[in-house]
Amino acid sequence: MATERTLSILKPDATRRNLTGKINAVFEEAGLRIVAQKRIKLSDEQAGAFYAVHKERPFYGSLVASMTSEPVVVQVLEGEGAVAKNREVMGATNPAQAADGTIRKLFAESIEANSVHGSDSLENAAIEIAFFFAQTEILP
Ligand code: DGI
Repeated sequence: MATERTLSILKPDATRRNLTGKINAVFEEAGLRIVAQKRIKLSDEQAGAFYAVHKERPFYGSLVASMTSEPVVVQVLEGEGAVAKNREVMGATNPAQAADGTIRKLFAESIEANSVHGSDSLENAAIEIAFFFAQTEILP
């Protein structure tokens, strides 16, 4: 399988509870390398644009509000099949349905405060990485 990059976000519920290191350990143990990382506070405009695909969903306003409530950590993860591997270690969107040992099973508070975001395809990964990082900030 090819080496890929994917965009990961440690969400406000994770940064608020000081879980950055514990979640990064799950990624690293799964063979994902953190090749770029920064802690930022998303603006309403940034969060709204990032989640524009969900604009018509009833939870959109609440999702944007929760993503801007505290800092997030945005990161680029690299590894073999990184997009699917990251989705696997994240677990299901709803922590009640997430498999044992996954980040969302271990740490998520709710379907919305579910600790992590990960790109859902290689195509979206490229778009989402470019949303947050310049090429010069990614250091394999
Ligand atoms: O790719 P995922 O993050 O697993 O899931 P997604 O792309 O379907 O949804 C993006 C985020 O939107 C998700 O991480 C949390 C939020 N969300 C999704 N479905 C619901 C939701 N929030 C609420 N309150 N209710 C939902 O049904």
